[in-house]
Amino acid sequence: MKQLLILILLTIIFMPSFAQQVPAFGPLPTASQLAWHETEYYWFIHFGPNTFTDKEWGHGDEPEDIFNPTQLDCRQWARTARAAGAKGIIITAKHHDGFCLWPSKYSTHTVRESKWRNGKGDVVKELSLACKEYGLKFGVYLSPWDRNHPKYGTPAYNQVFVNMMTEIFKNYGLIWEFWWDGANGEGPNGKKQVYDWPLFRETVKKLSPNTVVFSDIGPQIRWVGNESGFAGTTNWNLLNVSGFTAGAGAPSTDTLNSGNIYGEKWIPAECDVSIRPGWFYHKEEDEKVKSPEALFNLYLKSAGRGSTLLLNVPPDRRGLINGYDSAALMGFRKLRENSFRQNLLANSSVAVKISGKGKRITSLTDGKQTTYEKVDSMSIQFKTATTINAIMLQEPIQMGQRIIKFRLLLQDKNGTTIKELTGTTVGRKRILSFPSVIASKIQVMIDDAKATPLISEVAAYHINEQLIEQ
Ligand code: FUL
Repeated sequence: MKQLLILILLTIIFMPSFAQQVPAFGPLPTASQLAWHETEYYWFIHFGPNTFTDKEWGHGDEPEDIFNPTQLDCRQWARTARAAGAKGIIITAKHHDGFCLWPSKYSTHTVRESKWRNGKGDVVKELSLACKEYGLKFGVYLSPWDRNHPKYGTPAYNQVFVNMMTEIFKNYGLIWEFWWDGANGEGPNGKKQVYDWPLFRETVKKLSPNTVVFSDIGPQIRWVGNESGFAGTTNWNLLNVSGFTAGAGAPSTDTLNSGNIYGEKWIPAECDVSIRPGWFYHKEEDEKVKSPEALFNLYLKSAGRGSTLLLNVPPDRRGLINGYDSAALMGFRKLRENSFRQNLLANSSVAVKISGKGKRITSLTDGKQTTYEKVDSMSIQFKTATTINAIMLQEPIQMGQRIIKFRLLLQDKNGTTIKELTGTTVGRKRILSFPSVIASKIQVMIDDAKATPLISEVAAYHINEQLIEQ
């Protein structure tokens, strides 16, 4: 009898949270994809013979000795990335010129054949260790297009590529993200390779099931459809891949940019962009490094649209991150910190409405995304009228991406709407910025969703007026 009473009591106590439960609405991200979303901003490093020849696409016939950085220090790269607030580094272990930054057994065009460290160096090893030391995730870009390899353009090359991938996955610790460039030009015999994508995919799955693999169409991460660093203002983490391949057979760049609302798989977009005009370091571009403000604008257009920012920072001929780049990167970090230091709604009580019923909560403004709420609309009252010019919303994407359309009404103390903003998808994070408004109340209306709309966090900020999205 006593046990029964305790059971009834417990049921009553936990009833509200039971009532909270919502079934997930697929397609859903895997645990590795969810962790990937959280990395938000990380680096690309383009480095190789092109750094020394001032090319962007080497021909593959460059003498190995051309690769000879005088002060290469991957710890300096990792230290700078860490100080810049980036969470990982992906290196071009082999670009289209075929030169391998590790001493691959399957090529004769590698660091081993170069003068650098008397042929005893291994950039991939050095960077993997540096990333470990500095707590960064480590990723590898491997171009299937190879303008040097004698077997490229013949069926045998697919196995060469598999062997190279196997070396990478077996000898360099955990590869967090693996990057396949879709480019498919001619090789030394004048032929294009027919890539065996299914074999490549199987290889990674077998060797490293938790690695997230990027290509135009995934399997885990898709290209965003441009190299300028912006995702669509509508950005679904879903994509239809049936009938498509990476490279020329990929969906249109528009589709890659915004995803498919009813896409069959969870394949989120990654925004790759260089801090310089080129992907490789060229001295004459030193003055053209993007400013902290330009980088911040890219952050709003990538991470602020539910994507991630993969920012390329190419080391110079010494083998070091150049001072021009690190100055801009530290400025960019400061702008992010200053802008998002204080959620002006922190711990405000939020009146949430779902299916006509309302309640007041503080869990959506506490800076933690551990909880989420069903939301048809919500209303947040400031204690005093507050100047704001940016609002951030987050969906708990582990439950599936749901919101199709939303509206933000910024109101004065009389409840008159002084500004109305509209948006489409929310996803992992959506930041809307706009010319400053003094608001007393924010109303968030979810106008359309694929399933019960869920919100995990809401924030308002007052950022430097120069930084609102251009
Ligand atoms: C492209 C390549 O052709 C560029 O050189 C660069 O590596 C970029 C990230 O991907 O497809």
